[in-house]
Amino acid sequence: MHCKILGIPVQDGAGRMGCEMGPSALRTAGLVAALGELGHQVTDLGTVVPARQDVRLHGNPALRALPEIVAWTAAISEAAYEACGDGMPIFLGGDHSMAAGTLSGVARRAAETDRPLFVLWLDAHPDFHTLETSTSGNLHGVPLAYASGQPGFEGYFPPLQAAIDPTRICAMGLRSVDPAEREALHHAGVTVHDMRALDEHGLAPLLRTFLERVATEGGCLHVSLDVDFLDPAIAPAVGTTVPGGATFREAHLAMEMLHDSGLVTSLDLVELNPFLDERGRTATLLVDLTASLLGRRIMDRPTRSH
Ligand code: DIR
Ligand code: MN
Ligand code: MN
Ligand code: MN
Repeated sequence: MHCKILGIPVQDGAGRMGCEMGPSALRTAGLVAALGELGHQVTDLGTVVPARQDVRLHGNPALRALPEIVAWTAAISEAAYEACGDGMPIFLGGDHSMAAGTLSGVARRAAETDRPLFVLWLDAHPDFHTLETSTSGNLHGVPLAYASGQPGFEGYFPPLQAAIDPTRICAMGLRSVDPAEREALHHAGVTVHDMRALDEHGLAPLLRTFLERVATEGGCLHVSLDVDFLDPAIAPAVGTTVPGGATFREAHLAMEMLHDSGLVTSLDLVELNPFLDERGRTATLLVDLTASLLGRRIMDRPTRSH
């Protein structure tokens, strides 16, 4: 596999600063070497730079950094479109607002092929607010709504060249959903497996069912992994920790199943805030999870005891 990594140091979409250091921390934690050791060719495409855009004021006074995020989204979408189509782009965030760009760029590329695009959203939050419904004003709360063509982004965010069909989105690990998001998710037909569902049924059968559907429909799959999908006890370096997240093995199992499926065509690693980390442990965990997604197996691994 040809892995293409792209740094996206956006932090204005999150409630606190620090995600701009995410790409550096992931590189420092050894992402390139980990993928190289698995036999993959790795190209570092460098860093996205936001393009200035004029944006009019929005009626929701809570919104923060709208012009900045619109500028990022335009640049990220273009870069994501260019990076995908062959090989496996890995987008290093950056807060989750960057997925407005990665999803829209990946969707535009997928629309040129005959493969429908599916999205696996691994997150404590659905990030399914519109510009109207966001109460925090933090734009990392909107990317999935934008990229799946929910109303109210027109005239502010870049026009979508291809919207993702919300019924092809599966969100897993949710445990912090605002009322407006709950309504909108249901109305749009997004598949939601919240933490209760993972507890009750186990992650594997739920994920297997989704992957079988992607395979049956001949689809390709974008995976968006928010650090707060993971339990804060193992992944503390995120601005919006929510207790009761995925365990170490649940997360690795998801990545191992994704690898075995052979369906994943692009990946976001988002919301890592190295300023909140304990000696890089969250960055290291993200690198290890990415390695599992790219084929690292327990039985092949050199023994480690700590
Ligand atoms: C929260 C989303 N519902 C908000 N928080 C996120 O601010 O609207 N945290 N996305 O990661
Ligand atoms: Mn998120
Ligand atoms: Mn989240
Ligand atoms: Mn909210």
